[in-house]
Amino acid sequence: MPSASTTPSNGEATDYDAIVVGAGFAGLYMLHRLRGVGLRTQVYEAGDGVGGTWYWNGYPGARCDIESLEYSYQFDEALQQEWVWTERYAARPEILAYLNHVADRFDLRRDIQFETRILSAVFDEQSATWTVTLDDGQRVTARFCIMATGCLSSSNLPAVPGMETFDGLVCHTGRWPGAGVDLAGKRVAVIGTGSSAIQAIPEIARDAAHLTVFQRTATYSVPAANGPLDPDLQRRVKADYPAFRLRNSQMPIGANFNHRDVSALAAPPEERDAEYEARWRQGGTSFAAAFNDLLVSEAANRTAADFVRAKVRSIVKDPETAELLAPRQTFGCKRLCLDTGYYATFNRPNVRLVDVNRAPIETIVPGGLIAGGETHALDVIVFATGFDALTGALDRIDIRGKGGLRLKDKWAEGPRTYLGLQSAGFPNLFTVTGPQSPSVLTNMVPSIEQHVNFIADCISHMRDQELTSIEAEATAEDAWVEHVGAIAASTLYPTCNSWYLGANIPGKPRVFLAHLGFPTYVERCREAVAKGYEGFKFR
Ligand code: NA7
Repeated sequence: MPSASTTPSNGEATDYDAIVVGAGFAGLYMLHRLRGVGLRTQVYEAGDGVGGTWYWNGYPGARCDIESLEYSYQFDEALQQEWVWTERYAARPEILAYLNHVADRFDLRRDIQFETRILSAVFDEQSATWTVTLDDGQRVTARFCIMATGCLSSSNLPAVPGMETFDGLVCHTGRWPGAGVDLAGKRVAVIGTGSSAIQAIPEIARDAAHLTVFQRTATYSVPAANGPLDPDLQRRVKADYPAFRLRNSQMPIGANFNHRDVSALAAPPEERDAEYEARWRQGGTSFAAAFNDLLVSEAANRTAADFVRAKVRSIVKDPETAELLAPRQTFGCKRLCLDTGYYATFNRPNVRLVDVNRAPIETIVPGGLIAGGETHALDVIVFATGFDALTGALDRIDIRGKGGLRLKDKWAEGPRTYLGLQSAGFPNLFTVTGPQSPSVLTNMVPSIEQHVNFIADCISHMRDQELTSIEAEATAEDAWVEHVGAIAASTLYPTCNSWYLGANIPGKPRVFLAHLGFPTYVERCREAVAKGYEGFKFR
């Protein structure tokens, strides 16, 4: 139960000043900042620990694909100095340890209620407050409601007939059992070949007696070249961490991928391939930043696609399997994956690839699954089938704004936000890295910090000015929705069925869900604030 009540400036008593939903990177920092501006803040988190994405995605091989020195908070110099990363790309346990350290260091746990889901959030126009209903039936009120619910937290579990009849274990990579899954000696299926599968497959293949991978779309993946983090590099970065952060914040995606401002078509083929080869060896997503037109020119795109396809054919020994694994869609319009031995895993005698386009999954039976008329005997079925990205976690909560308008209904044709921070008709409700902000197309941690800082500064401003509500203006929202769509339309992103477009979820409107470009976005936010929060209206 709330321990006390506070009185906002219009005299309405609320249990808290702010409710934050989620205790991942976003919720933890939001709590810290709101405390800093004097708000009584309560966080609700469905899991029994902090970590958000990193809490739930406990599958074997789960690892970040942004370098550790960049995928971390920058808000506290002492924190960024004291934490020592051990690998170039941190694995899940290290990131979870880091977030637990942050929670302890800033004494955050006392304001987080774990194992609690939010069922609904309803706005009361007269008092300009939110009433939130928890899954134990309790209701709490607050002036502000902040959704730090994550971009990839609503898992997508396809409805395969017969799932409930399976004698073995069914699990989803994004809801991995907390106690872990013993795969040793088991017959395992992995359905899906996105980032999660690409990380999990080499690990599962090592443990399992047999692994069958069910692929719908072949994915582009480049070597992570992960390894111990060079202590000298870490020392050099820490010698001036703020300058390192500032430089990276000016990169298109808010992380340093060694972007080259050169067209792939300007260089002769040998030079171009030498650049790709160097980046392939160096490992990491910088492969996609080798040239500046890979996602705007089909001809440029083909050069990267051809290079990766040739690599796949050179790694995978069985020609038929190699052909199936060679991706065909536009390079980079689905997230470029990083792997450790993914393609080579298909050379193992205990691994088999099944193309579900030729052999569709028909039904799950007690002893396995049937695809294309063939029965696959299985002990464990792993769905690595991704998420209802960006809008899914919000859709699951019954959010009602002015006039009882449901957010889900308002967004039936696709999300409508201003700056990805607010939606008209829903005053005092903020989304951290919400749809139509840069979010998933950036380094998430700096994007989260930028949003949290915006929200905390805005609330602080409202308190100073004795304002009780803030709401996106409908005209600003219309312009923003158009702007985000127009940027995406000028690229090759809309050419494939990615979760960036909602295309992975049956019935979800095909709308590009993120703003492309981090520095330009940050500048737009700065301008809005400089112009007295242009595009928002206060009361
Ligand atoms: P992704 O990237 O959405 O991958 C999901 C995979 O599952 C992908 O290969 C899908 O094929 C496949 N899929 C989805 N539904 C089905 C069905 N019904 N049948 C067969 N195959 C299916 O999710 P991840 O968890 O790997 O990664 C998400 C993000 O997390 C990642 O980008 C990083 O940011 C971290 P499709 O390509 O749709 O044909």
